[in-house]
Amino acid sequence: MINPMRTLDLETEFKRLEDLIVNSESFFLAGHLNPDGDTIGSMLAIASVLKRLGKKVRMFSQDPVPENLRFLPQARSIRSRVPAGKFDAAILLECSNPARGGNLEPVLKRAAKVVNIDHHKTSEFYGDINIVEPHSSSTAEIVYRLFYNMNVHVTKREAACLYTGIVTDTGRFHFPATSPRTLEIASRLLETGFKFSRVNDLLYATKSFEGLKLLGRALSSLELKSGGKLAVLTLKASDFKELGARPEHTENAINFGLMPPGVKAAVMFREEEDRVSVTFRSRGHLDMSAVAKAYGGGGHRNAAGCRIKGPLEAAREKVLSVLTRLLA
Ligand SMILES: [Mn+2]
Repeated sequence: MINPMRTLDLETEFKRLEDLIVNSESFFLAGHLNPDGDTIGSMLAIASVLKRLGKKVRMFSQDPVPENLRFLPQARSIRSRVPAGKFDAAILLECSNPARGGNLEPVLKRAAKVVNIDHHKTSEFYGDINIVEPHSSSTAEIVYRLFYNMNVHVTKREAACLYTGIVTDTGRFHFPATSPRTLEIASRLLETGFKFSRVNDLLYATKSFEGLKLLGRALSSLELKSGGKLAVLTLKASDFKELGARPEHTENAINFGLMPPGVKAAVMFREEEDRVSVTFRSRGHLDMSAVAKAYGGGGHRNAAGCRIKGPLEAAREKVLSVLTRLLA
């Protein structure tokens, strides 16, 4: 459903959000399933600013915060159980539709206003306020703009959170969505004096033993299809069980799929209890968000995801037939 708000310009929506923040007392913040650095970093930065403004804030993520992001200040305050009570505003980050955040309906019903902040072009504009900027490298970049508009001074801790959002969503300033403005914002964040080298170290040079072993499993499952244009990675429930690994240990494994020369798209299947989590990556114009959306997921052209019904083999067959047709 397309909300008429879509026609409102972004600055008006920013202003409406500022007014809402000023006039509200209690906030509920949520991000998408399988949360990433952008979702978590943006959530923590907003929560911190709201708290400094004297507001009550509850943070929610249905799936756990990935291990490599738990160093972020206040990451442990993010709960996986929907809070009780009413909220003046519910702010959803990076959710193309509310279902991307999990079972949010009960709490959204108890929220006076719903705010949708996103940079995914698949956004369904379901909020009372919609700040959707598909040209932004990350949601953290949009959040920085919000703070800037509000004349909010960003603390070192908040800067570390926003930087994490930007650096992870841009693949360390590598993906095409990285713009001069992205680098300018990163530069302003660095000016706060937070230890960005330490943050980079924790994000990119630290991995648990289980995570490394699981990466090994993912890499040894690598197959090439469609004449070398499609890379497929598959992780079975037994892989996790044998290694004592958890789903969040798979973060980034899919990116290795794009490495062999000639690969245009990569897909990773991860077997869950009764469902299969599917993540997609692509190069160039190949639109993965459309594929993910067809299965109730969402994302960007070059990075998307969804969860579909198992068993693994049936899910794999279904998705691979769509992808091989797309790549034919
Ligand atoms: Mn993002």
